[in-house]
Amino acid sequence: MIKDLFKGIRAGDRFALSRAITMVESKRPDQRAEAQELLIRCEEVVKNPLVVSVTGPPGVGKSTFIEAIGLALVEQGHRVAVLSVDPASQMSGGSILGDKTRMAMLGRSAQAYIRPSSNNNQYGGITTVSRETGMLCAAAGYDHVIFETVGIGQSESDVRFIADMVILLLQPGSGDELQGYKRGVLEQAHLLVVNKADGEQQQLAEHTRLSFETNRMMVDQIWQQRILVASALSGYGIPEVMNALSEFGQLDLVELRLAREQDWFRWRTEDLIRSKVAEMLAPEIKSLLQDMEKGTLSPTQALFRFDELLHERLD
Ligand SMILES: Nc1nc2c(ncn2[C@@H]2O[C@H](COP(=O)(O)OP(=O)(O)OP(=O)(O)O)[C@@H](O)[C@H]2O)c(=O)[nH]1
Ligand SMILES: [Mg+2]
Repeated sequence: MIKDLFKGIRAGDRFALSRAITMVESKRPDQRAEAQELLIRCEEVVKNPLVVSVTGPPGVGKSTFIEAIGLALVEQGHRVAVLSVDPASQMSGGSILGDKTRMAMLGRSAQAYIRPSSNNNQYGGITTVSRETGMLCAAAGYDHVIFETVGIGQSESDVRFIADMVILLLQPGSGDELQGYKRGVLEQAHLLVVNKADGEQQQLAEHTRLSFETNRMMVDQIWQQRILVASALSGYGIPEVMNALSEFGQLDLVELRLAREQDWFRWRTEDLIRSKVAEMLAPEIKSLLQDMEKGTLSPTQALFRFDELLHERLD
């Protein structure tokens, strides 16, 4: 069964790919073994796709921008997978109309695959299986995998575990507000793009670009941050974005990818350890909480007691 699914993915069968992603995203324990087998098979065959994360505040134009660069990549002969998150759809409980219509043209291309997020993506960002879903797409022959993530909360820092290249979209006029907040993702962005540089906002966008130009930073040892202006809607500035993408794609990413995958591994193992231990000691935690409620243990005593219990269990 997994063998057939794998064959389907390799043959470019979209339904097989979609089914595989659903399986990997599933939390059902009975699917875990199959999902693992599939992922290991895929990992053996994938060549490194270029994994790009397009992030930014809600409404900045991420979906529109991804459609623009996705279409340009397809025109260059690439195959593009988009794993997108539509916060609106999360709130309405799964309507995917928003992104489907926003990436309508790309969605019609035979060389592109668009997959909206699943419900377990609470943060509008990277999930614990994003790397895996990207790998399935790569196994299906997509050489560019683009994640759309809202640059809020947890996802800000998690993008670094899975993306080769981070593109942060900015609103025209957002220079000041960004000085403080969002440093995390600002420091990780290989490319900053002030979007919506069209009509009345064009000058403001240029101005915002200049305000960032003065404090660009090295993101990786091999890449100096760049800042561009563009209009995802009109296409202005998109050729420059494409140049940056292809330059980045030509870098030797071997070392960076290894370091990133090690970070990813640490992140995932810590997560697994945390949930396993919490599950293992759930009854003890519950009883300690009750003791606090009854007043028989102070918070400090309860924590010390828990620490003792934890060590007893692990020894
Ligand atoms: N003027 C102008 N409007 C744009 C541009 N890019 C996107 N928009 C508009 O901005 C709105 C939001 O665009 P989206 O592409 O959905 O933005 P998003 O960042 O994906 O939004 P969320 O996924 O909801 O966070 C839409 O009405 C777009 O038409 C642009 O370059 N110029
Ligand atoms: Mg969007």
